[in-house]
Amino acid sequence: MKIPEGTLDFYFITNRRLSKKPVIETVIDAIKGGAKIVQYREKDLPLPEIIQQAHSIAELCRKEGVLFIVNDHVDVAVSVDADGLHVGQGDTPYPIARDAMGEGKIVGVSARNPGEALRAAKIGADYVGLGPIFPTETKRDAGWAVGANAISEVKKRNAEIPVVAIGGITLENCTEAIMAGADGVAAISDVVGNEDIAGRVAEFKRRIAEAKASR
Ligand code: TZP
Ligand code: MG
Repeated sequence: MKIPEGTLDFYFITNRRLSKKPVIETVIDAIKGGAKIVQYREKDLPLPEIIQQAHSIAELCRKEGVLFIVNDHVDVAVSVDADGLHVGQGDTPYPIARDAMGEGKIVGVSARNPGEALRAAKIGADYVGLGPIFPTETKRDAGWAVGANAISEVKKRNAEIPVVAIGGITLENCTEAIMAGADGVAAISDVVGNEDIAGRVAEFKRRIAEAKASR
């Protein structure tokens, strides 16, 4: 599915471990701050809990007109009728994910480098999450960063595929990612643990809009 213009500007991703309040409340705050896309990404939780939380957040997002994406779990995405699914390189392979979700849904793919991003674009991914762009503690298996140049590399070779910069993104460096050509950014630790999630998201959106207007 083609993602409406501007939706990816700030891409909110849940993380109960880094949050000071229940995940559903972090989503409510992010939507108040202007997030138009929310990804439910909770590792190491029993499946019944994942299904229950995903169901509640899906309902909330539907009511608010915000796109809802489930990370990793294609079965959960289908059963809560999410707007989309996000898969990593080691998750359900893209063709199987697409088959299960259907053409009318969003399927996003994680890419660790321009090569993976371009391959995902070629086989039909609706967007790629590229990173870690900057060093981050949030993803356990990522002790390295690919740098903002990777974004321009992808955009130079494929201007169409929406690129979401992820990994170590902060208010301070989001402009660099946008100026490198990113369609949007996703930040976890800089947002979910903040006392004022709505204010933080709104400030991300303001800086992203400013950077886009100047490039
Ligand atoms: N994929 C690549 S880096 C990352 C994911 C899920 C973690 C991003 O978290 P943070 O806290 O914004 O660096
Ligand atoms: Mg995954």
